[in-house]
Amino acid sequence: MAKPPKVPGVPSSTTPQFEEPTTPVDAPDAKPDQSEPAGVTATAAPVDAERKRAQQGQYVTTAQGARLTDTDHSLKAGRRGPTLLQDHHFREKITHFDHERIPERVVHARGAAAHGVFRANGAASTITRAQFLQKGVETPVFVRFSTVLGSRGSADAVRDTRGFATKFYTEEGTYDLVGNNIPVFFIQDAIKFPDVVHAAKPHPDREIPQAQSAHDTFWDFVTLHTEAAAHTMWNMSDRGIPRSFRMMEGFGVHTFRLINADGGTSLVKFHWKPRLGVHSVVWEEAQLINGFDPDYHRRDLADAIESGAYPEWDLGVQVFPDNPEQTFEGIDLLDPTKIVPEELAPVQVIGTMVLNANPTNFFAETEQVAFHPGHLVPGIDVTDDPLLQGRLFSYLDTQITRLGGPNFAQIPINRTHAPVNDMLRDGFHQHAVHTGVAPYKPNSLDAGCPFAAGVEEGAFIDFPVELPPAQKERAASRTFDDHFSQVRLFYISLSEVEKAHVAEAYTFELGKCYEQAIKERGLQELANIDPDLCATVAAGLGLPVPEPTIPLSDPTPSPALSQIGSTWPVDGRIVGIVADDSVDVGELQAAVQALDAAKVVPLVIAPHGGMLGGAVPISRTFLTARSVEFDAVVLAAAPTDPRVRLLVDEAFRHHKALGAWGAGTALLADNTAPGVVTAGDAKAVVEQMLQLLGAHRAWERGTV
Ligand code: HDD
Repeated sequence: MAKPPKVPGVPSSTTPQFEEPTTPVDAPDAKPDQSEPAGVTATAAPVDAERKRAQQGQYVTTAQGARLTDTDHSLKAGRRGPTLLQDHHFREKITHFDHERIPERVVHARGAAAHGVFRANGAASTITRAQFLQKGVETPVFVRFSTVLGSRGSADAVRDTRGFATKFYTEEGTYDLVGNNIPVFFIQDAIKFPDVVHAAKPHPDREIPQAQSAHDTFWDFVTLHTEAAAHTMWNMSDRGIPRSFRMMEGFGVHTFRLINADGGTSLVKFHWKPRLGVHSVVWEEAQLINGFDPDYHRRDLADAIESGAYPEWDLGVQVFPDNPEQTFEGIDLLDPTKIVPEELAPVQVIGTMVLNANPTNFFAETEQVAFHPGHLVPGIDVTDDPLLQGRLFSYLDTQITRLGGPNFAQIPINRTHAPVNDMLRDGFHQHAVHTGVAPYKPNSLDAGCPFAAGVEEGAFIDFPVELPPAQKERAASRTFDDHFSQVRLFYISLSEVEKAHVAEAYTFELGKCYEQAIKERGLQELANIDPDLCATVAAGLGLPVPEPTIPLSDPTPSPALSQIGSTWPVDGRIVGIVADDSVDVGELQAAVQALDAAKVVPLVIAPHGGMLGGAVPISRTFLTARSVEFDAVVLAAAPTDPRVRLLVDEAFRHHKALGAWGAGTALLADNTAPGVVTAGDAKAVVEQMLQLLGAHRAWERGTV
């Protein structure tokens, strides 16, 4: 047979062109900007060596464990011939690939998660018998944060509610606290959930806009359902664009019932309070982030944990007497559009959670985790909030489709840490090899097992709530009718800066609607909340200011609702340092070390990659850096590159701390502006920058 002609560039045999590695190696070390900041103490076991292995063993195998000699070529009838049907490895590999995706969550599809531990301080022991809330008990947790509207691949920094779902793997079974970063909800009855989600998701004809509320159907719904006014107001506030998952509050939203060891009950609302404070980005920044780093929040969480800056939250409860009306100070505790101001019922801390390990595999853990508000443990029960009641159905139902059958509780991330002895059998993806012949009760064949447990054996008892006489009806409680007074309460409790952000957000979002009638309804709603807010938005939209249609309420402001005006730890904050080859390397190193020592991540930005002065690693170049990545910017030099000018201008406009020493001061147009510091040396600049960072932003600057 004649030899085929040689085609240039194509190897004539299958001999590898390079030596393939044959022994497994450890994962590479953390990147420079992910290395552990000095002074951070690890509070949990580091990721073990086994989990760091890139793969499970030395040789590639089939799913049945047969070792393979080649996974790069299909089995063919001759090198240039057709692929053979008998190629099991090919079919197994491609078939599996064809089925790699599962349906994304119908809401909360985009998320990021982490492992951690919750430690109870015992303060809840008088109100609940839940074992994991007793003093000193440590419980492993898995927390998933999410946006609500976008699909799995959407950007992180969109204006939206954030999910904050925590799975406590307690010894008495799994407890899920499936909350949000906003304490109120759009609707008062779960039956409307498909409607609000249809309105908020992309339009069904063109499937746009992605992960946005700034469109007609969203505003159509929320202005036609005035009960949505409270949640919408929270979304339009800075809460809708968090700086980080680590800097968000979490809320159980509904009122829950706790039961103590004596059978006494109280009603509670759960709150997660971040140790780092509650912080947000500004809207222009958010929009830039979504282009420059769509994975902004996901990256932030993973990097912080990898670097040892473990985020922490205190879990707290507001406690109310369990009265027959289920009200507190006139507020209906079963209405999920209402809060109870912290000034009326203080949040009492009952434990602390630290997130200290990133997932090993996104799909196995973050994607497959299945939360459910009905995953309860003895000592915690639900109430009759009609939104919660509907959720109790929806979450189990959704997993059956999303996770391919009824056995999703056997997926490793969903497995309870308590012994399981259910009578659930068979079904898709059954992993258990059940023994016995009598999965029913009572039986006389499997030694009568399983038996029912009582309170003494730690059984979950549905609390026997007495119900008033009632008739069946499709209607809401009359006490759910007030849709505006608490929205006003929220708005008037904000600082002037936060109020300005709210006005900008409404103006932006309504300005993106096409339908005049929707804009007008939006303004009418604002007129019923606050005339000044309404007038500002109306001016921005170029529309007349409507009169209120209801009397304005006169609530007492709740200072706890504002998120600015104090100082907080700066762990894991990112400071960009602009430098070039002209800098004094000793000074640059001093700045890097001072920031490191404060648990802040310093990223040196220079005209080129590599090192400066052979000593300081460069993390970003003028090409790869953008202001939105940094919480503050320090100038050690004054390069003339226009991208540096843009960096400084944007950082200034977004109220970020700016500092400079030496030549760097030339880039500061106004070094007397609030939040701008200069000093003779790097250390002095960093010291002042850290103070400014603690306050998050220099809001006094009064721009954007
Ligand atoms: Fe929901 C997911 C939070 C009302 C139906 N919800 C989901 C997640 C969070 C919340 C954080 C993501 C969980 C994860 O990370 O896997 N949802 C809330 C809060 C609500 C709320 C705080 C009101 C207070 N949800 C709500 C209602 C319904 C649902 C009224 C339906 C009647 N939610 C679902 C769902 C999801 C979900 C469709 C989608 C994926 C999933 O459950 O597992 O069943």
